[in-house]
Amino acid sequence: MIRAENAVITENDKIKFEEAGFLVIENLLELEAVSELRGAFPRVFAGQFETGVYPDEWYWREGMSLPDVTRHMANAWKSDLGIARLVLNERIARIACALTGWNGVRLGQDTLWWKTPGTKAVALHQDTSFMDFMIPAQTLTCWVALDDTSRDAGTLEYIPGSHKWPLVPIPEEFHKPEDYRATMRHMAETLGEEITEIYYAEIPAGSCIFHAGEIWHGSGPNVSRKKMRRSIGIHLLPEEARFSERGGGYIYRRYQKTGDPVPDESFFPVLWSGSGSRTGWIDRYCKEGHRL
Ligand SMILES: O=C(O)CCC(=O)C(=O)O
Repeated sequence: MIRAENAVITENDKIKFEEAGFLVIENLLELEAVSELRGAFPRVFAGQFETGVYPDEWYWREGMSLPDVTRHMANAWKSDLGIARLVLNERIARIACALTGWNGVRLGQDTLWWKTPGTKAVALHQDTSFMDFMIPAQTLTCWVALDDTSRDAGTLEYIPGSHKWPLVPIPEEFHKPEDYRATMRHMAETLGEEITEIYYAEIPAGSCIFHAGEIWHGSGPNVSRKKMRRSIGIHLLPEEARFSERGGGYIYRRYQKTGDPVPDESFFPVLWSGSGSRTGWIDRYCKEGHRL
């Protein structure tokens, strides 16, 4: 699935990541994997879940939802084994550790994004705002492009260096904002930061971008006539992340065991740990689809 020769992180890569808040790795996935993952999109959005388990979040339904809104789903790894093989991948977790210096990595959640021609923007945001009920409140995302991306088709865009800004709550209008950069601009003004550059990710299908959980990013509308824009975000936590006593987490907090701050590996599996361990059921689940 992953091209091992492209999964190597150099000292220079770490410096680029620390300065800009993201790192592009072109052609990390084999093309066969890209095509398998693309094939999963129509199935899962039509509600065909091969494991029989629903994803945790499912925002777009055929015949019910507005056609011009980005199709979005979270934790489809629980529903589809092709998606699980990507999201639970050990090499991606090792890259995350190399970039962040974390001792080990847990899965926070996955997100599927499907922008058909004519769909609206996704508001610029900071990913850690979705997991700020954890302590430490830190995340790293591996964003996987499943199509060749371009600005007209609403590729992901970043404000380089904005990972050094403080964390703020999720923008109120997320899927269909009037002005998808408004919250970010407001934040920049408040901080006295000047936006000198927007980076538009124009990369081949199968490429990935690792981005810091604090960086401002989102995607413009897909104004192309024919181009699909599908992607998967793998949102990772440090292995030692715990449920905090702060509020929040109205969806994922339900996986907290009473009186226990440790995230259960059934829901937040350890994908790679410096101590050499990895959640035991992952490899079998990716082949057979159950976690007994
Ligand atoms: O793919 C997109 O349009 C949005 C992706 C995103 O915000 C993420 O994965 O963190």
